Amino acid sequence: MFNTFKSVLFFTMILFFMGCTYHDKDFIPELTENRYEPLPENLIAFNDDRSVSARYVDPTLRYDHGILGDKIEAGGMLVIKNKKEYHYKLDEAFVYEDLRPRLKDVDNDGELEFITILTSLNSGAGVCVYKILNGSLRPIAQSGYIGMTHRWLNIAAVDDLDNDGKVEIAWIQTPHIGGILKIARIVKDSLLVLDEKEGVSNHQIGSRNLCLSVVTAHDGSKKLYVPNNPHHAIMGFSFRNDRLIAEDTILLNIDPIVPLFMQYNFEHLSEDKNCIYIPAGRLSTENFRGIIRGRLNLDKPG
Ligand SMILES: [Ca+2]
Ligand SMILES: [Ca+2]
Repeated sequence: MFNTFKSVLFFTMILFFMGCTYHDKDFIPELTENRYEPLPENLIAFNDDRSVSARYVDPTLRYDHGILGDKIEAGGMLVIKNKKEYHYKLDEAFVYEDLRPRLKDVDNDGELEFITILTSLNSGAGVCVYKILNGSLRPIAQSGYIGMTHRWLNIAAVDDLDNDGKVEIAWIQTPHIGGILKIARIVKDSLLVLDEKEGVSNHQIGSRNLCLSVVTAHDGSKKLYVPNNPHHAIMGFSFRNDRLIAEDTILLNIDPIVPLFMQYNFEHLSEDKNCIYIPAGRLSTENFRGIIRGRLNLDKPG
């Protein structure tokens, strides 16, 4: 009798913990009626007044790469603006190889755009910018793809780095096998690469820390800092006259699973709401929501 009771208790506890594990849909606002499946990480980007949010949904196993710790990637993106849903579902030949969309007004129209890492299953990763146009979420500018499957890039900054009033997007292509820092601006429907520098890396294979970059702003000039390829130093770049200029080298062993802003006391650090990471070893949504909420004010409870 006692054994039966123990068995029932045991299976009840298993069901309870399974329920805890799989109740991520609770983080989707009620207005979506839980019709969207989030990624396991369930990271959500909000604007300041929380009238706009963006997250990846439609988890899929169709891309066998696993560069971000598992082989579950996103097949869609969900934006909620003023309580209205905008869902973008990718074609089967693509995934978002990313953890959370980035929010930024990149075209100076007063509305936020959504900056993503969009991967072609055949041609590797690229950067794609979306916005809400005529009542639907659609891509407006794209970098093109690396050109080979299982090649990835990580976004390093979405910022007006030369203070000319136009936002640049910087990323590091193939950060694991010899990273190349690229900086681009939206021209018509593409992201036109203006300059690039070799010898940098802002990711380690399997890590959910996408935040190995920092922007500082001081006396009207900005610098973008990223680790060098072997992660033994931090390189500082300015961007002037459409050129990346190596300015600083800070010798420091970098821990690739810790956000860069936590590893060095940068002066004049810009607030970066697009710093995306999950503390190592913590995949509990409560843990990372709490930490991100506390440090970066990204994800206040609803
Ligand atoms: Ca805009
Ligand atoms: Ca600019």
